[in-house]
Amino acid sequence: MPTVSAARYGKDNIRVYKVVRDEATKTHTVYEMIVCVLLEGDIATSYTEADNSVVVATDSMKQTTYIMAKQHPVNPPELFGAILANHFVTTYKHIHTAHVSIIQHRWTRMEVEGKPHPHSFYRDGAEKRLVNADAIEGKGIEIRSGISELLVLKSTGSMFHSFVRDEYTALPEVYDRILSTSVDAGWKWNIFPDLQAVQDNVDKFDGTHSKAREITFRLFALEESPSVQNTMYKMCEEILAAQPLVQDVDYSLPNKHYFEIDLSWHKGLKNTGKDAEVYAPQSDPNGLIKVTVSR
Ligand code: AZA
Repeated sequence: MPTVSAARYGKDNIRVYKVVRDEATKTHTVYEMIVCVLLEGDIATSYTEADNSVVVATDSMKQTTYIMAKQHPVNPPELFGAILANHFVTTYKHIHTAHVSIIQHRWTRMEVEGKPHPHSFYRDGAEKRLVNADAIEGKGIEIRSGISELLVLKSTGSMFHSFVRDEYTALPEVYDRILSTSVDAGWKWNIFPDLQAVQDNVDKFDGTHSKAREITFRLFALEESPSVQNTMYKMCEEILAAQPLVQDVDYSLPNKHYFEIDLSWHKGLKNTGKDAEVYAPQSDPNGLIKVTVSR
């Protein structure tokens, strides 16, 4: 007899924009995010017996997201995710886990005539702030915060040598190379026993996000990187040291290759080694280096 061994359902790609108006200073702050809500619980009969009495409609999840966004702060996204996830497990007896993920886009305030503009913003790159908040009945609220699609490049200060050399190896040893990657990083918090515990730590989320970004930039720029592996490990170590409530840090870094172009066939033009100036950026294949470092 087949059984439903795992099931979750919900609404994905719920797009939400919120403006916060400071009447005193006539300054607006705007937030835009994409929310996904997935619920788990005693819902197997909805699959096996067409029993919709256990189904909270996915449209209701979308409406709930809008209502919660109206009634609560949407920033930090860790808090909003926890509020939303907690709502579903506390409102519906048969729902035991709610998974909320949030992708927050960047709307950075414009500087106009040397001053921050009160209500004009620009999309400051493809970088996103991520949050996964899972409310688990009887356990608490698990939160992973993160950064994605933060594209970085350094034009020197990176090496890769002394790797395995055998009959399959074509890659030369390099002592000075371009290093470019799109940073995907996350940090998992110690489980919060309840929503109150998340609220009690609300001041830590924005600061840890900024710190993780600062550490990523600083080590990327300042390290004489011997490999992606070693540089990302050092980033993890520093984030763990910076925030005691974080238990694991993970990075996933594609190695975006820039190939030298030999132009010596054209009138002996020198464009390799120390003479390399014009490179061919590669879109694929790319290296992909991942790590999780735990306390
Ligand atoms: N790590 C690097 O930093 N660069 C590389 C690798 C690797 O594992 N493989 N090729 N190039």
